[in-house]
Amino acid sequence: MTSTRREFLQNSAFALTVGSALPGARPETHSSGVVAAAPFRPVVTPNGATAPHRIVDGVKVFHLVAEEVRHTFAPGLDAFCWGYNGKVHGPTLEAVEGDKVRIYVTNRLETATTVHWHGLYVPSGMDGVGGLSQRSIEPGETFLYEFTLRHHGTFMYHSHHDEMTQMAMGLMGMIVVHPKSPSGPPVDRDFVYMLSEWRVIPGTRRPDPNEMTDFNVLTLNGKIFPATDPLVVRRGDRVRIRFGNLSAMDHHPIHLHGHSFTITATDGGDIPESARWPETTVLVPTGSTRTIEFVATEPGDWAMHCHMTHHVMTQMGHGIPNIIGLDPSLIDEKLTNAVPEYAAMAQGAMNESAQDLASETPPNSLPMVGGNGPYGTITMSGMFTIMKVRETEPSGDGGWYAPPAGTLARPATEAELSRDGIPK
Ligand SMILES: [Cu+2]
Repeated sequence: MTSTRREFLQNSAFALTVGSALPGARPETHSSGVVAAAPFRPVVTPNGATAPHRIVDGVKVFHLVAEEVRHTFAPGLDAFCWGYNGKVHGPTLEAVEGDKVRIYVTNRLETATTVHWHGLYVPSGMDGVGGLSQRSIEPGETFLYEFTLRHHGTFMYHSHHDEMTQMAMGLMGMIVVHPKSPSGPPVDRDFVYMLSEWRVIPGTRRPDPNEMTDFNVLTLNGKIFPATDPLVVRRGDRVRIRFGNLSAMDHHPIHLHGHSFTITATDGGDIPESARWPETTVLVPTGSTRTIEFVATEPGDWAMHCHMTHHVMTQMGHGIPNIIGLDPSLIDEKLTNAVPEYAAMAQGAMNESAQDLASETPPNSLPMVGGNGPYGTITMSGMFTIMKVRETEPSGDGGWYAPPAGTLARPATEAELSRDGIPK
């Protein structure tokens, strides 16, 4: 973080204030001093932020600073990544269809960079492909991108110079353009996620951009469970979730428990209502965005996660032998001598407490799975979070759901087993 940027961001015209007639809406501060309610419900980027802006002569002005960021994936695992404005990933850029925007990009990296506006209609010279649409932004330079947002939707921005390295280091963020004339039912909650993947070798603090297949840190907005913020909503809320995926090599089928939803848009535009169908999992291909909508009808604590099972683990040891079905007590010593990682995958290890698991890992690394839940360890990490649906306006993180009597799975009683003819 540089003093120049800090001054820029602390400029009073950039300060965000909250509160207006529209619940959840954010007023815009114009250079004239006039404060008007935003004509849209602002998005929430869990674990992330919305980029501040100022309005100069009717133009929305943003400033992105590409720089190294010491980023914490979850307590116990951090790395020197690259981000924007001190964040991994960069803040969400939010505007309205028809807005004219000026986006300044300052390069505080030690290497050249550019920014590409993925999915937006822009003049060719504003498209940000280093060498093709512009010369790259050298360290210390500030470039200006300027265009009009011609259509609404969910888009992304990312480096388009030495992409393999710069995106593996984290240089990306989301763009939300609200429609000028909204159609369809308004939503009560509007969440934004960037899906990405990293290779961080246990004990190191630099993501490895050379990795092609074995990514071991799979993130929702740069975080892994249990550091992923829950989505806290009220029962009956209409919820929109926008996913962007800029993983190097993987798509992510994101599954939501307890509800079904409709995929309403991609980064190519809105999907006509006649072409939508119900889903419980949305496949978000790399280089794409997918937007889903549903009404949160079911109270409870509902998992939302990538359904690729290795994407809900962290820093997994893939090279270890399959010991499922073996009695480890017979071979503990031999196996541990031969395969030091064995203890981490031993049958039964999944049931250890999150604290026990954490105590067994090398410095700056995390156990493959494990967050504390109301009934024990949640054997998940990586791309996993929780949607908490509550009857009344939730406060804070919503706590844990208290299931009504008779609605919690439990050991079967003798009487029940015999009543239904189930052998023990
Ligand atoms: Cu995945």
